[in-house]
Amino acid sequence: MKNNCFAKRLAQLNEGYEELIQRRNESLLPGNGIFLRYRYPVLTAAHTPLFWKYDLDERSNPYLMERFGINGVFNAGAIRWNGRYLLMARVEGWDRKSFFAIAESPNGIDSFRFWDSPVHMPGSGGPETNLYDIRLTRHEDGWIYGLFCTENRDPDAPPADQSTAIAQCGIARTKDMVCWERLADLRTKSPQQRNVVLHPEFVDGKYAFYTRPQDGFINTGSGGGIGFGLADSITHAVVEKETIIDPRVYHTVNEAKNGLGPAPIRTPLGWLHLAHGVRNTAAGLRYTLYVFMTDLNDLTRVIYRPGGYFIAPRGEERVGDVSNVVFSNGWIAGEDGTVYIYYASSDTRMHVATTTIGQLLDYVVNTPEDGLHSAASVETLQ
Ligand code: BGC
Ligand code: BMA
Repeated sequence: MKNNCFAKRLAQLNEGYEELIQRRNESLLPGNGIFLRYRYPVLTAAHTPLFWKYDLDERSNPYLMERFGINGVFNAGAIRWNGRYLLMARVEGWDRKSFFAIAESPNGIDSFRFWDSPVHMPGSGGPETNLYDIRLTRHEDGWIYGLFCTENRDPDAPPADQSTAIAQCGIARTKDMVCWERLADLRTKSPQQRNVVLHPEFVDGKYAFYTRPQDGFINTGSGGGIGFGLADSITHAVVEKETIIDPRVYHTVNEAKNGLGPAPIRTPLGWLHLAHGVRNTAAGLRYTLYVFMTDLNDLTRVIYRPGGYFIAPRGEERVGDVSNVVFSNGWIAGEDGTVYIYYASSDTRMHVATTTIGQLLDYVVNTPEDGLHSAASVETLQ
């Protein structure tokens, strides 16, 4: 009886898993003309390999119990790799700790399957409680870099406060997406950093970083928005001067916080950026995505700033561990001009939206800027 039960459950689990991985995705038409959403999320906790969650040996796990639960799969970096689409996801266990793992798809919209082993990210030498939200950059120096958030409890917080933390930017690089070399964490003048992104090209022979200075762990305080700065070295990166290129603004989608998403995409008109903007509400923080473009020669100059959000949480996207959140730290521009935007919803699952460089350029150039007043909206509609 017991034997049958184990074997039957295992067969059911395997069948459900294969069905999920092989399920075809489909775009939801007609969309808004700017991008297309898809019916199914591309990665969820259920996409993680069964052998991560279950000890599959009947002798040591007679009930076929989950021994290591996965809570969510979200906030993935993305890269085109050997003709495949890779997502380097934030996989979070039941214990709230997250780690990175790579899932691969032949077409970018479905069939994402995790590589057998999660990423072994070398430590920095110091304590590191949690790692998350990696941004992948294929740099012109020949390396692929991953910049991510490293988090520790604030040692100065009183014992009664077990949630105040310090966030900093970890840096690692690879040539094969398997072996990672850990470099020194980024140093800036800001007490905390999250959402740091490496620009793919040298600027004046230096490494260029998009930063997000912040005073506190949750509140950005005097950190005025998305910053930009240069560093001489990547192995011991120090950004002495941060210039705010995309400030937070009252009564817009980013008044409380903002941060860059993936590394920008070079286009004939300028660098395309995807970012998240946060506002506070009676129901907590609301995260949406927005787009802007910077000058090809002066990376600190924003040349197009379409008003409002680009993607906001909708339907089931609105609900999850941290509801009312969309967040993106990965996109892939294909050779044919298609852009695959990978975004997570509510700190729970990953989705894809597709568009093209042509559509994004039209969007940035022709979408009215935020008029910053109710009257301006009415004027736009005249
Ligand atoms: C969480 C992040 C979150 C941050 C600020 C961290 O502990 O892991 O997902 O962005 O806190 O709320
Ligand atoms: C942040 C991010 C994400 C997360 C979001 C909402 O500050 O860095 O990790 O998706 O909060 O919880």
